[in-house]
Amino acid sequence: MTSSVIRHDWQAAEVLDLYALPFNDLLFKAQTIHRENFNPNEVQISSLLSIKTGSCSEDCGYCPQSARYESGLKSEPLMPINEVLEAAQLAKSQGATRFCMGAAWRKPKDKDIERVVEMVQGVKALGMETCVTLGMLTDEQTESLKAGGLDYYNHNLDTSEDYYSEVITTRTYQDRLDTLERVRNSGINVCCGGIVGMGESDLDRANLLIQLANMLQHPESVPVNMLVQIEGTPLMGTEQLDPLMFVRTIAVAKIMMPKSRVRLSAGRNEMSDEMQALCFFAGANSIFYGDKLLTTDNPMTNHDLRLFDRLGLKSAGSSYA
Ligand code: SAM
Ligand code: DTB
Ligand code: SF4
Repeated sequence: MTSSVIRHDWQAAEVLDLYALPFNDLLFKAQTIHRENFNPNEVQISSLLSIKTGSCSEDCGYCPQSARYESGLKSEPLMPINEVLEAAQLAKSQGATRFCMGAAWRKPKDKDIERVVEMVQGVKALGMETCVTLGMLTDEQTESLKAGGLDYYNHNLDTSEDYYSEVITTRTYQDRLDTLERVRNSGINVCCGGIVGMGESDLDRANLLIQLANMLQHPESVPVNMLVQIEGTPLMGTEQLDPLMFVRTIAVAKIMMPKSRVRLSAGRNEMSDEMQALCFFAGANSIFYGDKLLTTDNPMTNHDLRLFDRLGLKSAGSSYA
């Protein structure tokens, strides 16, 4: 009997009960479900590139790229395509199978989409999967990205609907849900997750996962980010989340979305190898790989390769290989 039933009717009380399980019971349950759906020793490897950096009009309280905060970040316009393809080639040579391009936009202009489509086509031609995260999209822009061959669109809910206004005021939760629906309806794979460690409650973390798992179709990729605290942003100085609560969040996400790839995302540079190993055991099977996330540091590639070796983990490979 499989325990990996795909459900879309999760309620807060039962999710809080999962969170409250003894740690060993929770991880055993998550690992059991994980094994029913994936090779437990394979991890999908994505690399990130910031193709347009800083000067963003939004006020996301965690983000160094908002024009409203003094984070000391140097702004950069949209990168030339040849530089993007060089970065993708390097990521591929280092072992990444998916290349994710992020832009510090509230929403792209139509002419930006034309240039991003060229980047997507160039990266695909290298034999990599493609993902972009550009902010809110219109129907037409979503269709252009789909027609251009984009594999994944990343758009995070970030936190629960209740906690959201503590973090972001310049766009609504519903705006995010609308973009996610456009992406889903277009046939592009959905990459959607959030950030923990922003001062949210246990119930907020449960409600974020409920929003994701109760979508008509679960996101194919679910990035779980630990807040990277950045000097100058409003969330700098937030009380640190218990690392074991982060591991529990990975486990509960896996139990609720058994067939999704749960990505151990931002914050790995501040995590011990042992904590990351627990996250992989809890069902995380994707990472961001490469020395940089968008603007902040990620573990060095050599360190990650050594960690994979110590844990007997292998790259999940690419469907385009
Ligand atoms: N501007 C677009 C948007 O916000 O939709 C795309 C890029 S934005 C940087 C992508 C995601 O990165 C955010 O939704 C957030 O989840 C994550 N992120 C940004 N800053 C972060 C931080 N300091 N710590 C953890 N995650 C962060
Ligand atoms: C996601 O969920 N995390 C990534 C990716 N999607 C775009 C971004 C993390 C950003 C961390 C802060 C920075 O490097 O600027
Ligand atoms: Fe802008 Fe995205 Fe950063 Fe928000 S998360 S400030 S939208 S770059």
